[in-house]
Order: sequence, then structure tokens, then C-alpha cells
Amino acid sequence: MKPSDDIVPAFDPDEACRRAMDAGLVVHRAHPLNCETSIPALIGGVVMPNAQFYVRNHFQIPVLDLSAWRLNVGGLVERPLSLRFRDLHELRSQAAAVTLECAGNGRSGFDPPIEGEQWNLGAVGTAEWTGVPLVEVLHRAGVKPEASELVFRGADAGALPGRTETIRFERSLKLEDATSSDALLAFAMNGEPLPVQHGYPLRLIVPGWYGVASVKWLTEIEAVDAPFSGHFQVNAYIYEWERDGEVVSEPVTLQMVRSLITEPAPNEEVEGGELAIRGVAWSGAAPVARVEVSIGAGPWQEAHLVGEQTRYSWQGWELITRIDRPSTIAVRARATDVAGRTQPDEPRWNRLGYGNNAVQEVSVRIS
Ligand SMILES: Nc1nc2c(c(=O)[nH]1)N[C@H]1C(S)=C(S)[C@@H](COP(=O)(O)O)O[C@H]1N2
Ligand SMILES: [Mo]
Repeated sequence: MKPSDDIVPAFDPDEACRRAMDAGLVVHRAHPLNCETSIPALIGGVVMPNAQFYVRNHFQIPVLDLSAWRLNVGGLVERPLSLRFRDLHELRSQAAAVTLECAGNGRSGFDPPIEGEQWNLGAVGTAEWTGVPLVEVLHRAGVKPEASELVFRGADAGALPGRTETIRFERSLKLEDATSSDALLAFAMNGEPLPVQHGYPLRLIVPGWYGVASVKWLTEIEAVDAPFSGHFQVNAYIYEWERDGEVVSEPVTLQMVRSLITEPAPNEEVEGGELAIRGVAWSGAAPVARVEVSIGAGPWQEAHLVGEQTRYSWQGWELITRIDRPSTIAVRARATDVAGRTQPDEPRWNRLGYGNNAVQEVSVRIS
């Protein structure tokens, strides 16, 4: 199946940017729109309102006409499909709260600094996504035994910096990862149709994986029998680290374990007395087992996990303590998942700046 080269109209970038700023998002780039949630808006334990959910785009936002839109499923399948939006609605759908995090979240914390979007810590959010399980559609198409990967194509396209040729946003998943990951073909976000900047009318949601796997504006799924080598698969979204003097490359896959302090805000001034420290924690590989908090370089104290624990959503946590003396104190939080993975004190530097899950430190002024 050849990717179609139809020109898709773009959403007015100035309008998209203005809406993001009105909603309080921190805009890093307007063309294409890239913006993150401010830390105090990362409310613990609940979903983010759609308007405040971070946006990560590589190209302009395409505006797709629902009557012309199709999800084509082809390549190594028994029965190629061309599904209309209403055909999808006739299939079994389900909803799940899933945390999406950009692999570049926290990139601004690397030293030496790394080029690319300078994300602070708000390129993460949780929403309730509703859609058709990917396996339902794969089952209907009948993936042939020789297929080893699925390529997911978005309708967005453009040229990379310094290049002239136009490429699509495309990503692949190993067949095994695609079928075991509870992936959804999502058409709704927090009970509303997908907003245009989040992939209207349909996107993939791959729970537990860094956001790059969750292809927006999805129009094609192709089953292939060779490792996919598209730009966003092999040139970007790769950890390049040095191990024993040698450069090792590994693909970005599951979200690393991480906690965020949402309250107090960095440099917030609070009155002496009872102090509530709250945040969220998540891990792509396993549920969060515990979150510990250290106050003023003191020992790690276990925080209380709040709200229900669901498999793919971040978990709220809190620690209530007392600080009476006026001072400026450092508060740190560290999450550990049930697989025993925990956060490092310092970011693990890698050339493209992904997966910074170092312990966050917030300075709080007690008056
Ligand atoms: N088609 C398409 N899908 C995409 C992207 C993109 O640029 N184009 N960006 C990816 C990346 S890197 C992330 S982190 C998430 C962001 O999803 P959001 O903008 O809905 O928060 O979408 C992913 N899916
Ligand atoms: Mo991302």
C-alpha cells in the first residue's frame, strides 16, 4: 500500500496557538504547535481537561473531513479493510484512563543542554480515551503469519528541518507489542470527540508507551514483514548512550517510572504549620509501588497513594507534614514501581535527550 500524497489542509496555526495560550498552556513553538501544561495545572489523580493537555506535533495539524476519511488496513492481511468512521462505531468500544508522556519531557533538565523542544515537566497528561481495541480491527483484517510489524500512518506530513522532501508521520510496533499492549483506536478524549490537535478523528493510544507510539490523525495501518525504518523510528526517538566507552542505541518504548510534585508549586511561598505535598506518579512497565518524599535533605518518607489505582493511569499521592520555622526548603519525590525500578538522582544523559526521569526537586519558602 502506497501512502497517499493527498494534500490535507492545515488547521490555522495562529488560531491553534492562541487557543493554547488562552487555556494557560506554555507554548514552546507555534509552527508546528508544541506546548505543555504548567506544573500547578497537573492535577493529582484525575484526568486533565482537554484544553490543558500538552500538545506535541512534528508537522502542521491536518484538518480531516470525516466524510472522506478512511482507516485503511492493508499490507500482509487476509482481508484489506477501508473503514469509515461509522463502521468503527459499530465495533466493540471501551474506555481507559491512560497517561501519555512525551519522551522529551524534562529535556530542559539535561546538562550539557540538548537541542530540541525545551520541555520542562509538563509534557505529560492523563485522559480517558474511548475507542475500538486495536485487536478487534486486526482480527477483522486477519494479519498473515509472516507479518512481524504494523506501521501506523498519520495524515500529517512535512519536510524535516534542512530537508526538502515531504514525509509522513509514521511509526511501527512489533506485532506482539501491538496485540499485547491493550492499544486502542481512540475517537474520544474525556467523553468529547478527539480535539483536532489531539488527532481528530482517530488516533492510536498505546498505554504505557511514550507518546510517540500513539499516532494521531491515523489513516493507515500496514502489516509488514521487515523492521520499519521511517525517520521517527530510526533517526529520532532513540536513546543513544555511552556504555563502557561504546555508543549504544536503543529505541524509546515504555515510559520510565516517574513522580511529579504538583503542590506546592516551585518557589511557592506557604505559611508555616501544616504542609501538604502532593503529586502524581506513573510507570509504563508496572504499577507504582510507592512514592517517597524527602524534605530539606532529610530521610525518605513514604507518601500515601490516593485515588484508585488503574493500570495505565498516573496515581495521585500526598504527604502531610509540619514545618513551623520560616525557611527555604528543598522537597524531593521519588517513585518506585512494583518491578523495583526507581528514579535516578541525576538525569541519564543521552544524545537526543529522552527519558529524563530524574528525581524532581522543588524549592518551597516557608514564611
Ligand atoms: N500523526 C502524529 N502523531 C503523533 C505525533 C505527531 O507529530 N504526528 N507526535 C507524537 C508524540 S512525540 C507525542 S508525545 C504524542 C502527543 O500527543 P498529544 O499532542 O495528543 O499530547 O503524539 C504522538 N503522535
Ligand atoms: Mo513525544
